[in-house]
Amino acid sequence: SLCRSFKASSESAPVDPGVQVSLKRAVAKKVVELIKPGMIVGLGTGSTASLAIEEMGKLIQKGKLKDVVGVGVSYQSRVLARQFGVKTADLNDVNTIDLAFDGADEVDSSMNLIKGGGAAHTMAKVVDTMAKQCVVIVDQSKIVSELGLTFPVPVEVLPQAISAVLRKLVALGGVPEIRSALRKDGPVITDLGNMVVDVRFSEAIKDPSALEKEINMIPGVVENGLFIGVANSVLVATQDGDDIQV
Ligand code: ABF
Repeated sequence: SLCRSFKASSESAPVDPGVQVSLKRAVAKKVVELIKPGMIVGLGTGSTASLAIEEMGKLIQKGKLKDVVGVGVSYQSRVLARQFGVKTADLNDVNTIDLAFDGADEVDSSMNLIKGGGAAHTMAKVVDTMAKQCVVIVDQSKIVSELGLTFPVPVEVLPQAISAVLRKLVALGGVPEIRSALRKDGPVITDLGNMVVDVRFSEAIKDPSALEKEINMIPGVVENGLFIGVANSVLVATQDGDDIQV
């Protein structure tokens, strides 16, 4: 069911890494049950959404989801879609998205999100806000009482404006850090050719909606990873008995 509220613990519970993979798989299987033949589906990115793309491919191979088309939010999701036999279209080729599924880094009890751990939040926000239904799929480790305590806010920034933007983010009370690539010297560059700055705040984010707008008002910022009022439902896979709480 697509209920706007969901029951979740107030703290993020530690999840055993082995169990976490099965939780991600469970929630991935659950979300693809919502896809109907003929739908245009927004394909999110990250390890959980990737499993959902795989599960979607399995249903298509069985002949179950006729005429379904996927619109990937990232290079990764488009490559996976092709690998698993999901037909894709560019966002500019479609007028609507019927359903979008996507992962998240943090989810609060109002279904507000921090996304962007995968550096794809700009296109994810375009696709997810355009969708008639945006369904977020997470395991219980992503559930938080307040946003911003464990995960920084990712901000996509035009490289030409990076120092100006860093100063403005400091003025907003943040501690910004340019995201760097693990195995290369140098910054992460997004699919759109920009840099990513991860911004920590000393306290939980009290007004995520105001902060989302304030950050986006900084000239040179392309988009930030606060997703306020975007998710229509959140599927949470939990460790303790009921697999999924909606
Ligand atoms: C994307 O992938 C992002 O918004 C988020 O950063 C990340 C979640 O990945 P995972 O499902 O691997 O935890 O959805």
